[in-house]
Amino acid sequence: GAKLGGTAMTMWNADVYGYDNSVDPLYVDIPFFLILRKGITHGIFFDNTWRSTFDIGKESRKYFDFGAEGGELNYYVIAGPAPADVLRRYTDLTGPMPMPPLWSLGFHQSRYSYYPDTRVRQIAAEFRQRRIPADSIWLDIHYMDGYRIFTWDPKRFPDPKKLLRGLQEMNFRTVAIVDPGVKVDPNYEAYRSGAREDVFAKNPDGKPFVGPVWPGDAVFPAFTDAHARDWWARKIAEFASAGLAGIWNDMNEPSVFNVTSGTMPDDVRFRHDGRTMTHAEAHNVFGQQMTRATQEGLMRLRPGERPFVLTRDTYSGGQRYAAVWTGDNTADWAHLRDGVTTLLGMGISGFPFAGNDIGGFIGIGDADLWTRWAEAATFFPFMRAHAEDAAPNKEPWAYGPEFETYNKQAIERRYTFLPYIYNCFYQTSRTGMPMMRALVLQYPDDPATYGVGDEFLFGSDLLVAPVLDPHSRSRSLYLPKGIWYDLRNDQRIEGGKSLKVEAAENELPLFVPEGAILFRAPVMQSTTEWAASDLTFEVFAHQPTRREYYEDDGHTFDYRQDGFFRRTISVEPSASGVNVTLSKAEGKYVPAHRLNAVVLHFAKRPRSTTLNGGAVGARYDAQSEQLAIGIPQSSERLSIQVNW
Ligand code: MIG
Repeated sequence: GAKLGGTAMTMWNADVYGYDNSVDPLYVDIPFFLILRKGITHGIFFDNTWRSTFDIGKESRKYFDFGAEGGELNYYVIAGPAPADVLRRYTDLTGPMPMPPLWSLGFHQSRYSYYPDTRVRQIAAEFRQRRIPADSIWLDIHYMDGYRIFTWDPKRFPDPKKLLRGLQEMNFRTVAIVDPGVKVDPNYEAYRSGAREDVFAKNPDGKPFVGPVWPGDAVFPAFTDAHARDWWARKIAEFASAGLAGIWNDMNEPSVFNVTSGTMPDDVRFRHDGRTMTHAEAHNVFGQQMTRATQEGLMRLRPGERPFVLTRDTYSGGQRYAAVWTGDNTADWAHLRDGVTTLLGMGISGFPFAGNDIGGFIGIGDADLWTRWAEAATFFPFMRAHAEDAAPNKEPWAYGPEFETYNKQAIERRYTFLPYIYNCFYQTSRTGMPMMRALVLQYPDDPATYGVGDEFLFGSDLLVAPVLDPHSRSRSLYLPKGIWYDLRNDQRIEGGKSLKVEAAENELPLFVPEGAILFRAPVMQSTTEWAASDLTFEVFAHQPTRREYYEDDGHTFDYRQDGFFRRTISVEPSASGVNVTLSKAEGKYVPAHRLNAVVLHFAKRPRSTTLNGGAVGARYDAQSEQLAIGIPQSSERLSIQVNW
């Protein structure tokens, strides 16, 4: 992924356990970057899958260079003038992130590994008993029979279907890991059928390349080949039919043990649309093509359902197939801070759906670190806790009752913002402008935003400034030019300056710009409850403003026809009151929310409040200066008039 500022880097997907910010290359390679000069942005996308190198402002600030070890010199110069324009055009070229299933935006709990089945059930049950919201639980490599992909350990997981059904009944989706290496074992179906169908990458002598990974000697599907992808998709569909909601692709750099290169030799052969390519050419798209085949498998199994795939490795365009997490990070404060910057880089690189392991994968960490990480991750696009096999328990309750409360609050916050988060995903799926965005993407005319990597925007209406230092109860941050409000107390702050804010252990500093409208829900235990919960539009406006509200069923493709609900909310404040108009909704989807409310911040005590000229329930709170107006469940045009 891209880094902010002057840097030199190599594109060669690599499995780097225990990396830090000096390590290059890393897992993911996206040969695309933005150049911002004199307020004008353009982009360069070097569409070449070979090992390539980039020097951007490191050797000299006067020029940059890039090149590759093979292939063609195909590069695109993508016009701006704003960063959003470049990202939109790059996304038009490489494909948008599709709308993910709503459940994948909830909180995910993983570890290496939860087993046997009784432990998996117990972890899920603890979430429900403690009333800590969560949507999924993840199965890492120990569920397999001797690390044979597409199998289950008969002792640890004697009845996977029953387990997965039981979890589903508790509103838990289950995601299982599937690595690319297929164990060489003549008694193993996946090996036999793959060999029979000739899907594996080969040595120059024509025999399948064999390299050790978790199961011992393994062979690797040539995912660049349509036939190999078809075989893989069939295997995935069959495997996931046990009741898996999503698939997690790991080790797909591809990672190979016991060799210094950490991967296959350059001369291994891959078929690719009727020609043969070497590993040197296929390497950087191996993982991306694996996610393509994995997604295809889930689509075949459940054609009407949005698939969910997580991957460690990918290439430009891979945003169409999977979300990414940033591999084996470490449970320390540097990784929390650098992790935020890396995720901002993913957004700048046109790969919006990303996250990292909350709490840090490697090592022990402590309560403070896990809590601050969960708070920051409230607004990471992908929110998953994970830990390595040697690590102590790192569930939200693992650090004692005090921190359990804080962690619960952080996860609850995620769920209360879900309607807004979902809308941001929807906007990104149409524009390529990432949900989690570096300040510079939104405020390119404000040079003070350049290089800010430890705070970020989520959508255009929320600025997130997580605490990233140990035992800290405050932090400094920069607010871009304009008027802002501190979400905790509605205090007005003039932007274009740095400030210091207090933040107790359970607080996440959040700011909204003038004109913001947030969409929120009450706390829920999983996304299953969202459709029937309450929906609130929170308006922060002294000036006229408008926003679009979008919703759909959260799991099918009906929204691509008319299965959506979309309306504009327009707000016109004046000296004597406020007019709010919700336009007649487009689309045929009908949300099932129990209660809807418009909450006006900065309101005076109203003399009258009407809805379409008639009576309406409204509640004014003088202390917070908020006016909550109940609105009916309706697709019709609604017009609210408040006079004070
Ligand atoms: O060699 O599947 O990054 O998330 O838990 C380690 C075991 C393999 C690396 C992944 C990590 C996962 C682990 N995997």
